[in-house]
Amino acid sequence: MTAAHTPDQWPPDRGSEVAFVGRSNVGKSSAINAITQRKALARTSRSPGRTQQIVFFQLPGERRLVDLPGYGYAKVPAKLRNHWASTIEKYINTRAALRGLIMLMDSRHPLTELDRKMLHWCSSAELSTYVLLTKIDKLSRNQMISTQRSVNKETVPLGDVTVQPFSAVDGTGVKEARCQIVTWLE
Ligand SMILES: Nc1nc2c(ncn2[C@@H]2O[C@H](COP(=O)(O)OP(=O)(O)OP(=O)(O)O)[C@@H](O)[C@H]2O)c(=O)[nH]1
Ligand SMILES: [Mg+2]
Repeated sequence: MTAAHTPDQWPPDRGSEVAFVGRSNVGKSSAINAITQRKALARTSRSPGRTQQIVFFQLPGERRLVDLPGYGYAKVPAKLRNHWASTIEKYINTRAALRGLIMLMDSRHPLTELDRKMLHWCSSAELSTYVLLTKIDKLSRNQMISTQRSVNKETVPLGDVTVQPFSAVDGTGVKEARCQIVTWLE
């Protein structure tokens, strides 16, 4: 629909939206493709920091999926990084159409400093958050269980946060995530 660099390029704030957020390279675009069952709706890449704008995808009705720019990519100049952070913060705090946030964390190293900051922003904005622990196909079953346990421990006190293991590669959690998104959008 739109790739917006600045808030004035955002589509009109009507209907309902679900946004995807997470560190650069965590698998946001891959998750959007897996959930929508489209091969290349959102562009994926091996090099982090590729999605530099807010990308809005139109669904039937006045409904949208939103791919927020990845945070925490060290090689991006500080000025641009700050621009992203303030854009994401503004989007989360002001967007009336926003029904819920899909927050992705890499299951191999979740809860980085920026992930924690993001979770606290969501919590103070009283925004429903669904955490995907991505690339779970890279973990053993035991690792998956202990990761889920430690992430739960930190997110439970934050309120409306659900944690779901996820893989765009083997399909783990895709149905569950789609179900949550459909519920929010309705
Ligand atoms: N093994 C595995 N690899 C994945 C998975 N999801 C994404 N990847 C890989 O991770 C890399 C980054 O994926 P993207 O979907 O482009 O990540 P992104 O968060 O959109 O990245 P930026 O837009 O650059 O911030 C690609 O090489 C993907 O193939 C997954 O579930 N399992
Ligand atoms: Mg992307």
